Amino acid sequence: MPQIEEISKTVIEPQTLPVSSPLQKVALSFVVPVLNEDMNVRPLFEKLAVQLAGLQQTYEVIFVDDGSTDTTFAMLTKLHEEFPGVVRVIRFRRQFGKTPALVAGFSRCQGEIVFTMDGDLQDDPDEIPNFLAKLEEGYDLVSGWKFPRLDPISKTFPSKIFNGLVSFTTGVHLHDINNGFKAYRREIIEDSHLKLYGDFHRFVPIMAHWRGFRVAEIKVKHHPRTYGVSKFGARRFARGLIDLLNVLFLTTFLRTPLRFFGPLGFWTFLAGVLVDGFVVLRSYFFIHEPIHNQPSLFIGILLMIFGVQFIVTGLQSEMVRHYAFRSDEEYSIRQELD
Ligand SMILES: Nc1nc2c(ncn2[C@@H]2O[C@H](COP(=O)(O)OP(=O)(O)OP(=O)(O)O)[C@@H](O)[C@H]2O)c(=O)[nH]1
Ligand SMILES: [Mg+2]
Repeated sequence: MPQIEEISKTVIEPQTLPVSSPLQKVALSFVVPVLNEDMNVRPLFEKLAVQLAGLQQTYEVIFVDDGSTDTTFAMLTKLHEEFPGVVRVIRFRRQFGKTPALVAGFSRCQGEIVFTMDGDLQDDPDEIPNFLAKLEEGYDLVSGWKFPRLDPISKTFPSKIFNGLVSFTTGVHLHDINNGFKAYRREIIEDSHLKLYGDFHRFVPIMAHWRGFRVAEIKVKHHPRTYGVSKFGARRFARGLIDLLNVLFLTTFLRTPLRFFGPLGFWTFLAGVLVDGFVVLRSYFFIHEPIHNQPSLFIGILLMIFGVQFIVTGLQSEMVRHYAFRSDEEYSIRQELD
């Protein structure tokens, strides 16, 4: 009940933020998703401002407040008033998640280079020049690798497994895929293929790599959390594994689903035929018992049914693919010389 009251409170408040800002073009955009980080947003902005003043580049910081229930939004409003044109704020009506928050920031940011950063003061703005230097080398996406990592083993161990699995299955060898500190060239976030939903924000490097963008990693300092609480938990880890399976499927067989389901169906069906063939031969030649008395018969039948189902699923997926086909999404152009 208190949650419903909370939601209705936010809905009736006037939305004070413009959807698109009449700001001038900037060189660097920082998209910072925040959820209940009221003690962190101001120190983060101040650290960023000091670092960026040294770089002499125009910049904007877009905070995306994901329905925080503390005073985050009030803090952000103050910052916005103090630094108009530099601090921009997007406030969601309720919590929608980190991926939608980043998507909202991406769709509004103006910089040629876009950074994402956590809003919990754990990422160090001192690293910004290193990200820029790596992009200069010709990379399109640079991902931070927290090194040395200062988290407890309860966090680093699952993370190691997850990163190892992602690296092994996708061929994108990053050590710290979940790190929120990343820098992107604008082309990546504008790529029509970058469809971010669920918790897919962490897989952007995989999708970008698959689209032919050049992905690199640099070691970054990080700090323990001083204020606020972590939103990381076991559930996020479990969801990460499911999302990984999804991303693997999308980046490998999305284009040709029957190539995935076809062989799967064929081999399953064949296994069923072999099992039942064995059952028939054994009862006829050796045990002289009716085949319906043998449980293996039903395993064989099930395998055959599954096999057919897989093939039908493959055909249906091909149908979806056929109707969703867009020729301009079949490739990704780096350069054109006319
Ligand atoms: N918009 C939005 N931001 C989120 C959400 N969950 C976490 N964040 C933000 O993402 C950043 C990282 O969140 P943390 O809770 O610190 O997660 P973490 O860094 O993986 O975990 P710790 O190392 O334990 O802090 C912070 O800026 C959070 O405010 C969410 O559901 N929505
Ligand atoms: Mg954190």
